[in-house]
Amino acid sequence: MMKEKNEIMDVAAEEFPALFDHIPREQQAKILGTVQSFVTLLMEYRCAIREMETKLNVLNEEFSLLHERNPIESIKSRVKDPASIVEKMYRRGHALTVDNIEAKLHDVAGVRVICSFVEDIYYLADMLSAQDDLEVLKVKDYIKNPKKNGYRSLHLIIQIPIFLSNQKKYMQVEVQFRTIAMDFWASVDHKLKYKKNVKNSELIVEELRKCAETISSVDTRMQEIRNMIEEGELDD
Ligand code: 0O2
Repeated sequence: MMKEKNEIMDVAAEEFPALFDHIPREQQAKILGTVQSFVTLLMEYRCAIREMETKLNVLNEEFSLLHERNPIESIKSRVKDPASIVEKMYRRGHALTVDNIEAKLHDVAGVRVICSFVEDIYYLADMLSAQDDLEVLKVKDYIKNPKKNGYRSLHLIIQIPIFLSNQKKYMQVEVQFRTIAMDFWASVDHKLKYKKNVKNSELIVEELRKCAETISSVDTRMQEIRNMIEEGELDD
């Protein structure tokens, strides 16, 4: 059975006496209320991720039956960790409240869809966007318009409903579509971002930008080869 708010406060006061001894009772209630709302919000984002993954897996399964191959290589999902949430809110100058996290951050729930081919990315994004229970709030096409450093991916901020015991709630999920090659590039770039004082960082940035170009042309050629294979199959 779920604990009542006061019971949770009593347990917390017992578990963390040093923290709670010197805080007035009303303030304790406020702190615990905020913690509870934050924990609830993260749970809701996890549920939204599950809904989104189900939708993507359904599209993948149907496509594989129709075309005898899977458009999705893998799906990686995460709820942004609390430290990154706090850091981003601080960096953007937003007051750190639970309501503000939900209103101001669009990527607390993130789903990354890795595909082999660029055309599959747009196919999946179109199929997903056409579903009538969700709304696409924003599209950032970093494949057609890559970032200056060479970053490529298609980002969709999608609002999706989750069904809780007593309410239907709309949650935002950032869905990133990438090819395997784009994902490889982004993971190397990500490592550079989080390493401080790297020697030759300018050279590395330039090398990465060149690699992004190479990767893009390989993705285009792989797409052409796959199209040739499919045309060949039709001629059989
Ligand atoms: P992490 O660790 O992946 O969560 P907005 O969401 O619109 O308020 P934001 O966050 O700048 O503004 O949006 P953008 O540019 O679409 O980037 C969101 C996410 O895309 C990032 O999340 C990364 O996951 C990825 N991304 C964007 N640009 C780059 C890049 O240059 N290199 C790499 N490797 N990934 C990138 P986070 O929160 O930065 O990081």
